[in-house]
Amino acid sequence: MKKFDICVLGLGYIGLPTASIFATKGKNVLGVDVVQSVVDTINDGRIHIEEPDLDILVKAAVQSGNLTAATKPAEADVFIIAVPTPFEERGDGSRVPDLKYVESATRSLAAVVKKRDLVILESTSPVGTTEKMRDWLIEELIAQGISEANEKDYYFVHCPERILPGQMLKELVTNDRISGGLTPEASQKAKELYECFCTAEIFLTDARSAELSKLTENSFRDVNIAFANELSMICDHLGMDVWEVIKLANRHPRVNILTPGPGVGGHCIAVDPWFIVDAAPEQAKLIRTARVVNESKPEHVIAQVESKAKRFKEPVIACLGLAFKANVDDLRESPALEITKRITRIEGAKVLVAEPHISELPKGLRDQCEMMDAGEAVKAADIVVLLVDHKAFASLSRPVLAEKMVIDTRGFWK
Ligand code: SAJ
Repeated sequence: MKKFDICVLGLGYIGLPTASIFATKGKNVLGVDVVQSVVDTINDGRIHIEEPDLDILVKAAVQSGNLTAATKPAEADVFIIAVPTPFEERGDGSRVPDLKYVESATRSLAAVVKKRDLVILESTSPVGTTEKMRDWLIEELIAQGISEANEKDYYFVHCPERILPGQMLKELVTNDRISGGLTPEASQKAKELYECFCTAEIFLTDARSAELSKLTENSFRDVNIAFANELSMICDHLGMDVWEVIKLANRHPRVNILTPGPGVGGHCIAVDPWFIVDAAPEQAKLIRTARVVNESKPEHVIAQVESKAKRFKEPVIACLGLAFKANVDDLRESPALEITKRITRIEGAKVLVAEPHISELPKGLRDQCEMMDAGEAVKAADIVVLLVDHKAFASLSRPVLAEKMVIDTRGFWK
C-alpha cells in the first residue's frame, strides 16, 4: 500500500481546497470521498463544486501527481477529517448535532493509522467532539484486535476551517488559524503542518476552546444578521425603508449593522449556533432567539409575495436566485430555495426561476416552475422577487424592472 503524507477525508467545500493546496505545496495527498463520482471527477483533474479558481488549483494538484482521490483511506502521517456535521431535527423543535459522518470517517482510520500519526478534525463540531474522535478511534482499533491501542500513541487536534465560500482560496492562506490539541504536542504538530501554506498566525489552544471559538464566530455573525433582519421586519411593519435607516445608523462611528436578506442559509451559520444551544440550552437565550428570528424571515418574505400575488388572477412571478448567498452555487439551507418552493404553491401562479450558478432545477422545483435567463424572466413577470444578490443580476434593465412589482429582499437595487 502506498504511504501518503496526508490523507484528507471528505472532498467537499473544505476538504477539496485543503487537499489541493497541500498537494501544490509538495505534499503527497490522498483525498477520500465516499461518493465514487466525486473521486472520478477529481482524478480527472476536474471539480464537482463551484468556487473561484478551485478548478485551476485542483487541476494543478492532480497534474503534479501529488493529489489522488479514492473511496477508502490509506496509510499516511496525517489524517484530516473534513466531513459534514449536520443537525437532526427533533419532534419538539430542538436540534441535536449529528456526528455520524465524523464517527464513520474516524472509525475508517483504524485500518490504516499507525503510532505517532496526527489526526485532525477540521469539520465544525460541538464541544467535546475531538475527545469523541479519540475514543472512537481507540475503540475501533481494539475492536480490530489491537488490544494495546492507547490514545497516547496518536496526536488528536481540532483545527476548525474558517474560510468564506466565494473567497476560499485567498482565505485558506491568509486567515489566522486555531490549533486546539488534546495535548500541547498535538497542537504544535498541527501548527507546523499548516505553516506550509498558511501565511497568517496560528494560535495554539486546547481542543474544547478551538471547538467553541469556531461555533462562537458563526453564532456572532448569526446574531448580528438577526438584528438586521429583525430591523427589516420592524421597518416593513412601520412602512419604512430599512436600507435608509441602516445607511444612516451606520454613519455612527461605533455602529455597523449588517445587511438584511431573505433569511440565513448555508451549511455553517444556519447550523452551528444550534450546537451551542444544544450544549447549554438554559444559557444560550440570545443565540437561540437569533436563530428563531433568522428562521422567521423567509415566512415574512413569502407573506409579502402572497399579498402582492392576490392582486392578480394568474400572477407570473420571477424568482431571482436560489443559492444561499451571492455568486455561489450552494443550495444548502438556502432561504431562497425555501421561499421559491412556497411561491410555487400560490394558487394560479406561474413561477419563473433564474439561477445562473446551476444548470438544472433541484428536485421539488423541477415540475413546478420554469428555469430561464433572468432578463427573460423579469420581462415576462408581474412580480419580481430578488432573493440572491448575484453579480449577474446587476445588469438587469432598470426600465423593465420599473414596470414590475418588485420585492427586493437584499436591497440590491437601492
Ligand atoms: N447574510 C445576510 N446578511 C449579511 C451577511 C450574510 O443575510 O449581512 C446571509 C447570507 O446571505 C447567507 C448567510 O448569511 O445566507 C451566511 O453567509 P456568510 O457569507 O455570512 O457566511 P458563510 O456561511 O458563507 O461562511 C461563514 C463564515 N463565518 C463567518 O464569517 C463568521 C466563514 O468564515 C466560515 O468559514 C463559514 O461560515 C464556515 O464554514 O463555518
